[in-house]
Amino acid sequence: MKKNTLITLLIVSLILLIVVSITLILTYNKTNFSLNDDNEEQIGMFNNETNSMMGNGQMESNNSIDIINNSQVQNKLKLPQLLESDQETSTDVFYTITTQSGTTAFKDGSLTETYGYNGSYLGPIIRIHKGQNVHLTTINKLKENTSFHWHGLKIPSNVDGGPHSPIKPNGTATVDFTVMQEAATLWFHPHPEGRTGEQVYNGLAGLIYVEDENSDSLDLPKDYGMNDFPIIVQDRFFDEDNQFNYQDIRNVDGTQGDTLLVNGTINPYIEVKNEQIRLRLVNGSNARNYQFNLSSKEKFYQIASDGGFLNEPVQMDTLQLVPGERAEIVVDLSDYKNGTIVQLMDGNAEVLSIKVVEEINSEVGSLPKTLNAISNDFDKVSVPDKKITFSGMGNMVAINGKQFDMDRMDLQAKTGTTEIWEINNLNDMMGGMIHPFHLHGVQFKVLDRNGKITPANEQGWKDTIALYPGEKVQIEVEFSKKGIFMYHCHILEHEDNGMMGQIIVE
Ligand SMILES: [Cu+2]
Repeated sequence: MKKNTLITLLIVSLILLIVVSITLILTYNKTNFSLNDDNEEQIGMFNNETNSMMGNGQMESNNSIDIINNSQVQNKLKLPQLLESDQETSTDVFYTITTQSGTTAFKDGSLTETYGYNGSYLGPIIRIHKGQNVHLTTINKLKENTSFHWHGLKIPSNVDGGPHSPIKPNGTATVDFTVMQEAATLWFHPHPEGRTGEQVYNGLAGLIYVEDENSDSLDLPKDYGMNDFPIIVQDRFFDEDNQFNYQDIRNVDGTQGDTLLVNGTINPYIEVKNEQIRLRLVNGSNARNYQFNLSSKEKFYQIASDGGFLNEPVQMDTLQLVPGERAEIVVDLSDYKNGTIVQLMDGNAEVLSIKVVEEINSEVGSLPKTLNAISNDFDKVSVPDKKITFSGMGNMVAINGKQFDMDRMDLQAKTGTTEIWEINNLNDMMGGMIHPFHLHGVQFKVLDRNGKITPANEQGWKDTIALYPGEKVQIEVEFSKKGIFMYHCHILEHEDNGMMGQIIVE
């Protein structure tokens, strides 16, 4: 063969190869991954249509499956029961919770096999008061180990319910602690080593309402189920027989579903008066990020972050919550006529239908201007005492290059000492993803995001924050109790894959 022909052939082959590669990459990026494909190449498949807002206006999202709403029927929002105490004195309260399996009717057809606390799916609301001594007994009726983690509560590590505190099948555990923190909407869920994702997905989660003098006296909506609603948002995938089948659909980068559930209700609605209503939003999903907004495009007010009230209400039009994060918002319906419907949305997907069914004549007052008195030192920047780096994806996730090992202490701290931590989300070759950083046993302050001032709605107490790809966040941490506390990614599959470390506090 002549030299020229050979070169031409080579060039043509090369061009063909490039064209085929580009086509493949484009197709790959446009296709949502198959649900049964537990292949690590799913990683990095971000749906470009589902956007989220970063503090600096950059759009990011981990969401890989679109929410579809194919339900014609609207269902009244299920409300978790307020847990009744076994016994209560002026200083102490005693509760019992049973972790159990059962079946739940989410939709027509077969019942779904699920887990729940004192029921078949999710759990009751534990109401506790600042200063109160709480005694909780948990009974494990599951056929596997579980644990009972108090997400957001400032408690000693021996009652925190992390992977160090498994409860065996038919086992019982009692914890005693004093509520040391201000009013907040917290939550509880299991945290057994390597099994958190599946147990939460199957239904184990519930809310904790901490109340104090401030929350008692503030003029805010507080009639449970009337103008004050728990809103636990989760996504699930139902197979043709209405089952969850977690192991079949488990995604190493976070299991998502195509159906939204609020408090275990598909396509939910609430009926309210034309007044201010308070929604206590909890992202109880394994991996999905939400961008909450109102269908009316009107603004709402965020009044609380993870660990309590913000200093003042913050007007918002979109609120992002990553897995584990909470926020309380107030929606003002006072201008609405009887019969008006407004939807709480996640991007373009409907989350909750809010129906005004009664007009009241009394004047709806404005929100209190001052809600809290958190020292306003969010602009303080300092040399970090600790550096924590999140990296990798799928089974390769790591913190400071290591995966979780219960026999290794990763960090040390002293009680009563304020520290600045710098948390990095290493931007890797595949573009990285948002990792929700969660720290046990404390509420911290976000001082700085990538050198920019913390957004107003994050200038409050936090225990879970979004770390965007390539981002550096400075937080201020102070432990008040000794023991071993976990810090980890709250994409539950990342946590189960070892994206977790532990700090010993002395
Ligand atoms: Cu992660």
